[in-house]
Amino acid sequence: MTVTDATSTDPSAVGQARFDELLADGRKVEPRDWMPDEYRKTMIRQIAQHAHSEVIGQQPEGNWITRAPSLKRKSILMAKVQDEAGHGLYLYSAAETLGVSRDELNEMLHSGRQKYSSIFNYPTLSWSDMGAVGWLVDGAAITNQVMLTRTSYGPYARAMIKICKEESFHQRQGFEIMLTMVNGTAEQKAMAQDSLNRWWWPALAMFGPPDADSTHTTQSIAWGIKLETNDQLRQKFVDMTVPQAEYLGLTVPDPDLRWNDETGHYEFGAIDWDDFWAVVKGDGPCNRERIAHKVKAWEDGAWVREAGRAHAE
Ligand code: FAQ
Repeated sequence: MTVTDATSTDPSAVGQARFDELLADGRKVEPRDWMPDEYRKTMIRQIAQHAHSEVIGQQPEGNWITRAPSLKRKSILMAKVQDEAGHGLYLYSAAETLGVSRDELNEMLHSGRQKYSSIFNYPTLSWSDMGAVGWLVDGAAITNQVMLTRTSYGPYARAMIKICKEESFHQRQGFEIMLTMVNGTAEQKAMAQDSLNRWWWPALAMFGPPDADSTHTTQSIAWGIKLETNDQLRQKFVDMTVPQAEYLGLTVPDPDLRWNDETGHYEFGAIDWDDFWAVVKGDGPCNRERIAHKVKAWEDGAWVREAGRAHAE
């Protein structure tokens, strides 16, 4: 059946046909377009999880604002953390176009019904972690998000364009911190190596479970939500990042890492998926602290929301 089939009286069949046509033509699905319920649910889940990640992701770096080593570093870090808050806002707005309210999204995060990225449950123990987070975490985020600038849901794809530009600045500022550290004292270089050791594997796991264990990839690829799989993006990140580690004179903490001339890719060792799932299920080093801090900020901000409502009335 096609959209032009005048004999059809079933609105969802017409909607489905038009939805299929949009995807086949590589056009965007917009908020007022008919979409399958499962597509809407998947988009809400993914955009919300992404928004929550940006917001919770402020905490590990916010931890170092008061202890940044110079005024310049402090201003850069504050700007970066503010950018992450802004990304959360664009993404919550994109999710709202699907018929869910920001209050509902917050409630689902606070009650554990929606997730945020595993990566933000690890602690930031030293200043060089600010370098490693920018270089590796933002680097992994961009690898995934450049793909998402072409995702099928219009408001999400458009939000990604500005976000990617900012993430690109974040990645470079992180790499520049690492470069400064490795060119400092032996102790500073050792701190940079320690940060790489702790952040490397969680950054690889950020891309999500291996394709064989991924619940949503097949359907999300069919709907044009994902254009590449978790494993493809992970490989892209490894291929891009290993030469950067070499440039820094640092060692990637993976004895199985080697270049394969035939495939033109790096081979890498096994990721600890048990650790990943433990973190996703709430048992990472900082899960409880991150959510408690977020809920407290929400409760402490109640008077601002009330004042806003009173002013609007
Ligand atoms: N953490 O079937 P799949 C950033 C869950 S932004 C926790 O493969 P999907 C910027 C997944 O939800 C970082 N859970 O799932 C920044 C599913 O569970 P469910 C965030 C994870 O959705 C930098 C189950 O596992 N970026 O860093 C994770 O097709 C610095 C099965 O997985 C985005 O959110 C994980 N890492 O693919 C901010 C990008 N991975 O819901 C501050 C948008 C998977 O069925 C500082 N999201 N799960 O119960 C995506 O592209 C996708 O959602 C994936 C996962 C690729 C993350």
